[in-house]
Amino acid sequence: MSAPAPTIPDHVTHLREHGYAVIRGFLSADEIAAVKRETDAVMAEGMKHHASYRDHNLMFEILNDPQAKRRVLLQAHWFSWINPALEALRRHPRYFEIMQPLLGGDIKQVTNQLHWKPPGAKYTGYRFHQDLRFRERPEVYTNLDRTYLNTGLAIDPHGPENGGLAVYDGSHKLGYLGLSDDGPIMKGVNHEDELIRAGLDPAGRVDFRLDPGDLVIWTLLTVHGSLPNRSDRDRCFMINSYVRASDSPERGEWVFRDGQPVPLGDEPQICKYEQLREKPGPFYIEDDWTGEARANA
Ligand SMILES: O=C(O)CCC(=O)C(=O)O
Ligand SMILES: [Fe+2]
Repeated sequence: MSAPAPTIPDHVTHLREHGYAVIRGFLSADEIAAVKRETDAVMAEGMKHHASYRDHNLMFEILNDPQAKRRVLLQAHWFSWINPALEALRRHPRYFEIMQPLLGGDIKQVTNQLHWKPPGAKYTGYRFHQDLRFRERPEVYTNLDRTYLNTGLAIDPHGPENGGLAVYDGSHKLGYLGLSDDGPIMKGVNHEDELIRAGLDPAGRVDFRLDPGDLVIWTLLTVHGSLPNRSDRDRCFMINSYVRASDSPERGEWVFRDGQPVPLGDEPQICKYEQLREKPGPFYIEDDWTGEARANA
């Protein structure tokens, strides 16, 4: 008798077919409550800055929001450099369990981001797009459409009312569509006719409703976005991206090697910030992509 064929995990099948997968209870209630305390600490650290700030891969995006009329923290990048508990989370065994059947045992990480949507703030939406848009040098990767995956971990309760993530089912099969390539991703909205013209079926839109500790996975070609937060609750979401190491020899931090977790080393590697070597920082970034934030400073 031949050995039974290895079973393919459900999230692998779902991701291949639909371009996304949801893993409920990825972290336990106790674990995610502990994570929330740490992300609050990252927010407190970020809010010490008067403007967007970079130190190597660590970056805080600060905006003087014209509607909230206060300084808000929208994103933190590579906060693992300043938070040991969250540095351990990026290489938590659950991430390996989920990623290994998709990427194998040698995995690097390119993004490590927190996205908040402060209630009352104007600029908290993300127009529909494909994350391929954000890879400035796609030529340094191979198989970007298949072996580079984004994960989003719900830290707060997450749904359409507080600007939860939405995807278009099956959109990863349509190639690169150039959506929202005309300007900042958090400014403006997509009009439905634009999405229909790009070949997206409005009935294929999936709005996620997630509990803290649930995880979503999507590909670099999956069309996704999120509306501004219209509720009175924040929406903290942690985005970690994982890539098969052999497809990314020049970008990213090791996270699993031979199946073993790898802590951050002494020197940061180039991830998304291409000027890491020439302009490591620290420095403030005073640009105003909204065109109306400075007036409120
Ligand atoms: O935080 C979100 O809702 C989505 C963010 C996103 O898609 C991105 O930054 O590429
Ligand atoms: Fe995105």
